[in-house]
This record gives sequence, structure tokens and C-alpha cells, in this order.
Amino acid sequence: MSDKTSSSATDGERVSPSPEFRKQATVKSMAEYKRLYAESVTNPEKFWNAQAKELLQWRKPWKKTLEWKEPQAKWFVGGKLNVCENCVDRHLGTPRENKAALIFEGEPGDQQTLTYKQLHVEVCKFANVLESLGVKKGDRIAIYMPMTCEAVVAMLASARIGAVHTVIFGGFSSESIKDRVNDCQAKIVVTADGGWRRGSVVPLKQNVNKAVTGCPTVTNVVVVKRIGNRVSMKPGRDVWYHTLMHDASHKHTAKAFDAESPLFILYTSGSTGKPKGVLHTSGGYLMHTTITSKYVFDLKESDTYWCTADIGWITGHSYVTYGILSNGATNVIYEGAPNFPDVDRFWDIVERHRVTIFYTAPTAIRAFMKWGDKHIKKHDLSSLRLLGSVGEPINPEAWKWYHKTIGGGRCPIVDTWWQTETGGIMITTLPGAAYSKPGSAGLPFFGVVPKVFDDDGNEVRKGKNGKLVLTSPWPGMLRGLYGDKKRYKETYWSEYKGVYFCGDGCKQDKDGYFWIVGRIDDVLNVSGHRIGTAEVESALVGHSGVAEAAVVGRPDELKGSAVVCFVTLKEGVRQSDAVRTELRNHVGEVIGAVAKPDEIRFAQALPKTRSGKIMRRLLKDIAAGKEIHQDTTTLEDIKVVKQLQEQG
Ligand code: 6R9
Repeated sequence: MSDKTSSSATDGERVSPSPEFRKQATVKSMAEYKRLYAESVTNPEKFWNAQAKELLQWRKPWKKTLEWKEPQAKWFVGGKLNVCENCVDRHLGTPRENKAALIFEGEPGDQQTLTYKQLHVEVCKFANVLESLGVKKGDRIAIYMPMTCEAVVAMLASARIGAVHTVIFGGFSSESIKDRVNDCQAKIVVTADGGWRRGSVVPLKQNVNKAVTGCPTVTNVVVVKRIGNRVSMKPGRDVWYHTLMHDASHKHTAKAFDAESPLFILYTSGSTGKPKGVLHTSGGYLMHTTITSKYVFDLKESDTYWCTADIGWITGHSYVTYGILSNGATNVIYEGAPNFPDVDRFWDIVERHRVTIFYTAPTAIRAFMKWGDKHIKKHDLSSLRLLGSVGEPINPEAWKWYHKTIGGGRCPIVDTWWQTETGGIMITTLPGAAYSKPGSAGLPFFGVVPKVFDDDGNEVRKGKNGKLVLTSPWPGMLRGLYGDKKRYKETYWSEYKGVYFCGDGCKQDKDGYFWIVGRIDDVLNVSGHRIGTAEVESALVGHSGVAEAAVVGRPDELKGSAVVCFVTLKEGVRQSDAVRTELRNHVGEVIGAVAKPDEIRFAQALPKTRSGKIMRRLLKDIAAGKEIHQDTTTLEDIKVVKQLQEQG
């Protein structure tokens, strides 16, 4: 049922925070967590009203805290704020203004630090640049960048002028850029001449050039000089970032925008069709990311925080840019790969920058485990005080290794369950309050009401598997799918009446801890990245040699899930390794390297029921090398199964 590593334990071990950590934590006891949680769910409006006043800076107070007409939520209705002002301007004139907001380290080792004051100058200038290019409130801007300060500046500048950004992960292909830019009709693309990855140049500008010839709405491409290589610039359309910035004024007055004005669209894979544009708005989203950063990471302005996620994913939006800067902490960003020039690169960064909070994905943790402890022991990691995990379930073995080897046994680990759609963390353990159970994400965050349902919409008993749902609205929830109201309702609100279904399987143990089992829809979680099987299938059948394709996940120790494809070729195309390689590369070109199949198996036909449905469960078992116990009597052609098994 699941594509992920999951724990067999129901109740698990308990690991409590140390007395020293507890003493300094924002929430210090389970009793305090329980009190705050109870307040947040018995009277959510009162709770969020107070939090929003305390944690954010508003230009105009709201009239109503929540307006809920399922499935449409509006938070802080009538209130006005500027998201960028909350993340940047409000730290000016305080002791924070001269401390580092961003510490950037490039893969080749170059570094750049921007204090809050300097970040403010850059953001104001780029806001002026965008306005001079004709960008207005509500216009869409695509950002296809390496992890550099300019990427964060572009997001904040977009927020500052009320534009809507859509960040496209730098590992995606031209085809993916084109689809996203056209779907949201972006006016501007912000990119770079390239980015560094494992010592090679990622040809970002070249990919954009290829994409935008098919994007009629794009008027300008702004190009950051990162590498200094020669790139082709189209006169009249393409402009250098540094030229525009040189001439731009550093004075920019931020306007106030409605709490519900759109902040960004982020495309994510679903179980059907093309990626969906998840839409987030301003006040509620900033509220959710600010409060979770403060409580879950126990974030203080004295912290040097490092989240290894790329801004191309939701984690990079919520916990690199918005939630962290809004709290005035120091934020480390790193451009490149974890194993360049060597497998200890991350620990070298932690040591040199004295990182105190470190947030990464289980797939990375498992890779470090494999590479060996000796690379870690070389470094002084004593600055760390808290560790986080996100993106997929963390297996208890990896959890314990992370706790001992990286955290020196002293750092609490927060395993954080959430999604692109939820905007911010939903299930976790507050680090000074609750014990952790390795393998369980933990307890609901304030205002979050998760339940585990069976297929009929009844709550299952504790300890039993079911589907994870969220039964009441929360501030950071998506407001819809861009331009597709119907799909929003169908995707999230139609499995059960009146509740949000997230696509994950889950059980809750008798202590109330939630154990996420993984996706139960046709979405794979590959190294913490969401890939729709339908997307990979559509890429494969888009190749001239392919007649039919079915894609499933196979549990993988390192990546969580591996992509396994079953393919039938067209008449006259011979099965060969060369075709396999060609198909792998083809998927890489259509979607991006993250989606490249791990395995391709050929067959004369795919196993189907007599009514013509591909038997996916059977394919999953074949991919996993399991014996087939399922009823195959409905199968049209039993020979096919054998053929596919033989290629394992
Ligand atoms: C933030 C992010 C969302 C899916 C989600 C679930 C899986 C994320 C998890 C986790 C178990 C955790 N997931 N965090 N599963 N434990 N701590 O990853 O967003 O890319 O949208 O993925 O990732 O399956 O439904 P997104």
C-alpha cells in the first residue's frame, strides 16, 4: 500500500528533551503545549486573533479572523499587511538590523553575507526593477534560480509589490518551465546564467531560452550573473540583473495588501494530469510559517538556522524564506550538492558558520549514514541545538543515527509532517515540551485537527491504519488550485464530506502520536520530492517508440521510493538497453532529472483486467520482487506477469 519506509512499531521508543533544552525552550512542558493546543481548537478565532496581533505587523486590522465556507477559507478578512515588510523592514531600527539575515555559500566556496539592512536595500532595488519592467499587483513572476541570495531577494521583492511568484525548481526541464509559465501566464522570468551542481554548470538560462519561445506572456527575462559563462541574450527581452540593479533606487515604499491577496503559486504533482498550481495567500500563510518557525524550531533571533531545502520546493518557501526571516533569525543558504567536493560538505558548513538549527530530509540522512561516520567526526558540530526532518517518513534507524551522530545525543529532533498544500508544519513535537518517538511525526500543531478515517469516513480505532484527514481550517491552508476551482474540490474535498484528505496513509497510537505511512494515491515520494506516476507515464508515451506505460513505486532504502516503469514498445522497436537509456533521458528532458526512472521493464503487453484496467497493485508487487498472491484470474494475459518478473 505504501511507497515509503514505515515503522512497524506502534508505540515506539520515547526520547525526551534534555532539562537544559527544556529550560530555554519557548514551550517548556507538555502541560503548556496541551493548554495552548486546547485553546487553539476550542476557540480558534480567539487564538489566531491574539497570535496574529503578537507575531505579525499589520497596516490595517482585520474585521473577521476566519470566514469558512467549505472548502474556501478566508483568514484575517479585511486586514492589510505587506509580507516583505514583515520579513525585512520590521527588523530595521532594532538591534537585528546589522546582523546577518542571509549567509550564502556557493558550491565553489564563494560566500556572501547580507545583513537585514543590506537585504532591505537589495529587495527595495529589485522591487523597483520589477515595477520598472511593468509588473503590477497580481502579475505572475517565474523564478528559476540557483540557491543564491538573489533568489530570496526575488521572492521578497515580488511579495513587496503584491506580485505573485512561482518558483520553478532549478532541476526541472525547459518543458516543465514552459508548462508552468503558461499555466500561470507569467510576465517575467528571473533566472541566472547558470548554477553550480557537483562541479558542473546547470544551464538555467539555456533551459529558459528554450522554454520561453513557447511562452507568449513573457515580456522580459532577468538574468543574474552567477557563473560568468557566455549565454545567449535576446535583445529587447533579456536583461542583466546587475545592470538593472545598478540603476535602481534603493528607496521603495511598500504598499499594504489584503490579507487574502495571492502571495505565490507553487506547482506540485498530483495523482492525475499535469502538476497543479497550489495557491497561497498572504496573511494566513505568513501567520502559519511564522508561528511554526518560532515554536517548532524554537527559533530565536540569536539562532543561525540552516534548512537544506531548495526554494523550488515548499520547504524552501516556508522555512528558508518566509517563516525564518519573519522571525529575524540568521539564515544559511547553500547552493550545491551535499557531497561536493566531499561527502562532509554539510558538516563543514555547520562547523564554520556555527549553525544552531539544522533541517533536512530523511533521504539525505540515509545517504550520510551510508557514507560513514568518519566524515562527520572530523567536524565540530557542538553549535547544533536542534535538528529537523521533513519530506517523508524517517525510519527509526535513521532517526537514531541522526540523533546520536549529528546531534551528539543532545539535540531534540522535530519530525515535521506537512505538505505544499498545508503551507506550514501540521504534525510534529514541540521540542521542549514533548518526547519524540523515532519514526512518528508526533502530535498536532496548534489549531490543527487531524483524524484517521476508514474508507467510509468513520474514525478508525487507535493503532489501526487509515487515511489522514484534517477536519478544520488552518491559516496556512491552500486557497485553491490556480485557475481550477473544480479540481481543488475534487482533489482534496471529495474523498469525504467536509474534511481535507491529504493523500497519506496513517495511524495514531494510544499516546495520540501520528505515524505517517506514506502516500496512498498515485504520487511517489522520491528522495522527498513528489512525482506523479501519471506525469512519468505521460512523458513515456510521449516518446515515439512507446505504445503504453505504467509507472509504480518500489520501496527504496535510500530514496524512499524508486521509480519503476513498465513499458510496451511500438511495433518494430526492439527492446534494448539503448532504448532504456533513451527513455530515461527522455523523462529527464520532459520533467527533470528528479523523475528519471530507476528501472524500466519491457513487456509485450501490460497486465490488465478484462475490463481493461492496468493492474497497478500487481505491478507494485512485481517491482518489489514480491511473490504474487493476488487473484490474477481477472488478468487478461497471465504470460505477461512472468515476462515482467523475469526482468527483475
Ligand atoms: C513539506 C513537504 C508532501 C508529502 C506528504 C507526505 C510526505 C512530508 C513528512 C512526510 C512523513 C514527514 N511527508 N513530510 N511523510 N513524515 N515528516 O514535503 O511537502 O513536497 O508537498 O510533500 O510528503 O507523504 O503528503 P510536499
